[in-house]
Amino acid sequence: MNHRISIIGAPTDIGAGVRGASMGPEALRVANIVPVLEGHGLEVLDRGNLNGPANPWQPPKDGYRHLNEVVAWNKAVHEAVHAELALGRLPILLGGDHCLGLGSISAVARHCRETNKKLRILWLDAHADFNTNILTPSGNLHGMPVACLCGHGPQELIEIGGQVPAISPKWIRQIGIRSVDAGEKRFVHEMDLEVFDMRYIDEMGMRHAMELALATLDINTHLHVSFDVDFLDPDVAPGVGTTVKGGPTYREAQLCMEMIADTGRLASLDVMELNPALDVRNATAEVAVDLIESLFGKSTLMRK
Ligand SMILES: [Mn+2]
Repeated sequence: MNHRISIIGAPTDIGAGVRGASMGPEALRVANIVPVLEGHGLEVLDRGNLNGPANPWQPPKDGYRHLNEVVAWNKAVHEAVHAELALGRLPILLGGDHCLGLGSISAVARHCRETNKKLRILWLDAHADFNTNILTPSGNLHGMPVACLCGHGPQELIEIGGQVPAISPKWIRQIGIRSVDAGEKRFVHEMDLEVFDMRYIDEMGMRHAMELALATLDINTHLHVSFDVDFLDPDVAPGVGTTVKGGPTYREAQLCMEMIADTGRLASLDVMELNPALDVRNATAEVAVDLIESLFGKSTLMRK
């Protein structure tokens, strides 16, 4: 794995339905994300925070809330993430709400085209984030980034990476899903996304889900993890805007992260939707940093 890490903060809640994810980057820094990673021998540069438009808190227009502002933020994220990859570094995007996964992953996809790499995306989330303006009940763009990446969304968003669609649905594995709108579910099936939902994890276990999600990676694969903190069960991670009961436990999430680390292929990461306004003494930020530490190689293994 690349040992040169760049932290990029994107302090906005422009695509969310609840305010507060704009404070996520600072809460993760307060929870010591930089020294924790440095403790594993990684070279960490904190690039500070990106700038973008304020949240005007308006109702949706044509099924989209704050579309112009979401475009501006995603362009800033796209350029920042792409610049770090071009420097040969491993970007960690600190959100911010999950609409920014579009800017981040479109940058990763562009980098993979430029360097002839294959791309695998693990989308750790309670939600499929596969809505469109027709299907969405809310107009919040943080429910749409995966659909946008696959070419279904407003033109000014889907074209940010310079190629439409930015990715193929075949490159994504969704894990932890347990809340999908009815129309969104039909669309996920239509696009043939590979989803390891909570029913699958209950029946087969996190280990089996991750073995399949990580299958067929090779030395030429760029592995991107988009970690929505609402992936976790709200018992361990209350500090998110859209909690859904019945998520992975602390141990299941640790296993997920450790198995990703074992591949040695992790090359970029998003940590999204942490909402300090809803957190309890920064506990969710601390759990997130704990899991990120495992993602970068902290292991509980005792076997030789
Ligand atoms: Mn999400």
